[in-house]
Amino acid sequence: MTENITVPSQMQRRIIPARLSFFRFFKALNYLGYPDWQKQTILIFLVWDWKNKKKRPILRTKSNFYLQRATNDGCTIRCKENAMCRLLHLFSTALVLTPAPLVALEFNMPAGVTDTSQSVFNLHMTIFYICLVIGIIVFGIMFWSIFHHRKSKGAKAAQFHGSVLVEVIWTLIPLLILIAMAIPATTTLTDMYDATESDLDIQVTGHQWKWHYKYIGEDVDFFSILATSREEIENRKQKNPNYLLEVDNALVVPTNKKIRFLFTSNDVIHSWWVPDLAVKKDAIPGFINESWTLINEPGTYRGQCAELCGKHHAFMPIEVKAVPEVEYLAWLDAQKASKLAAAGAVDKDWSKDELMAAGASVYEKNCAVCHQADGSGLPPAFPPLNGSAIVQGDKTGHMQLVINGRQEKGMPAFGAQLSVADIAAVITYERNSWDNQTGDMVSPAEVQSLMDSQ
Ligand code: HEC
Ligand SMILES: [Cu+2]
Repeated sequence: MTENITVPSQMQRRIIPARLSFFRFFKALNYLGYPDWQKQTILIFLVWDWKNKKKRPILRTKSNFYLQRATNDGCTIRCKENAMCRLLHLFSTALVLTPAPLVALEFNMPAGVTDTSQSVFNLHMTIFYICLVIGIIVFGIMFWSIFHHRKSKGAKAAQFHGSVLVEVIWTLIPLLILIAMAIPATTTLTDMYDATESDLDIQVTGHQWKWHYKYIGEDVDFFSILATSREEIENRKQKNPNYLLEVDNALVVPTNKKIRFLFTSNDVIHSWWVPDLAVKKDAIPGFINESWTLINEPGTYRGQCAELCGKHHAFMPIEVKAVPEVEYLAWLDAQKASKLAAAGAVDKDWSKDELMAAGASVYEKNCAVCHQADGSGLPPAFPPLNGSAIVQGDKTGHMQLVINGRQEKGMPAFGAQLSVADIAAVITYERNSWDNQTGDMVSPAEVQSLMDSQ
């Protein structure tokens, strides 16, 4: 903003020459981001108003002026005999006072990028317009009747109680409307539920608070964890446009392939929701729900968990990356290769510094949500790791706790979630961070042999 624009509240008490004020006023509207239609409506009104009032200054003040005009002291004095004028004043007041960002919002649901999402959108619009027409007709007749048959005109109510014809009509019409609505709705729904003949099956498992994706038959699986930094969450840094909608490992899928999703959960009920795909399904422990999608356009589509699932419900977003099939296959190969590399990491000779560095990032991503970045925990639910007897105690007990967790208390079993090297790294990190200075380290080989012996 290079211009020095005075915002309406400061202008309220000032009296500015008409033309300058007019110009500035539009600058302000522009600056505040009013959409064109709103600016144009205000402009039409102003010109109209000006022509009517001839020598009156158009805009002595800003919103306050309109407010005054709409209320008695302003409007009734100037527009005493003109109801139309009063109405326009009222309308433009409402426009000026409506915060621009609110008007500019997209209120409708997205049309999405799949045939299903598009037919859901069309269905939504069809039903919406049917409701709109019904609303206009019903309220139109109602208000017209109220106005034209009012008591002051000496209207006498007509009596048609018990008329068979009227009763048949007002039963039949809604019935026909319902049938007309049910036909497209049923077609869309049966289509949405038909997950057969898929090209690719992905198992989606909800965890507190992350998603796990498993490509069935491909030996590829991974966790997808929130990637937004803590600085942004804690307002120490500017929030980026994908704030709380970004993950470390996106779900990569091919375009133009029918993908079947199998939803389940590891702990509580979650819900996998990506508006652009029109997929929203509950992930329930002990049950498997299914749904499917076929994405037409490559792109990144974002969503969120849509079932209140505990403290970090808002922090388990979904990111789906749809890419052409060749790219998808290349990605799949890379995933398999990195899995092999992770297996090789067990035999590698790790130094303590390497483990500490790797452990810090594993901790930040997997443990800090509950035990906090500084290890202070959130007692009583999540115990501190800083100064914990288990962390400072013997290695085997510590490893066992992290590998097996305490599911009933809310400590996940990381043996099934992290690679052996990651577990060793995070344990080493815990044992040598904050006030915990055991000085020892836990190697991937130690973790592996403990897991093998269990
Ligand atoms: C979802 C929340 C959650 C996450 C994430 C989590 N923990 Fe825990 N953790 C707990 C809870 C709850 C307990 C207490 C269990 C109990 O009462 O026995 C606990 C206990 C522990 C303890 C024992 C502390 C003590 O003194 O009793 C250790 C060690 C530990 N967690 C390590 C980790 C590590 C390492 C990670 C990351 C890889 C991690 N936790 C991630 C919830 C969590
Ligand atoms: Cu959830």
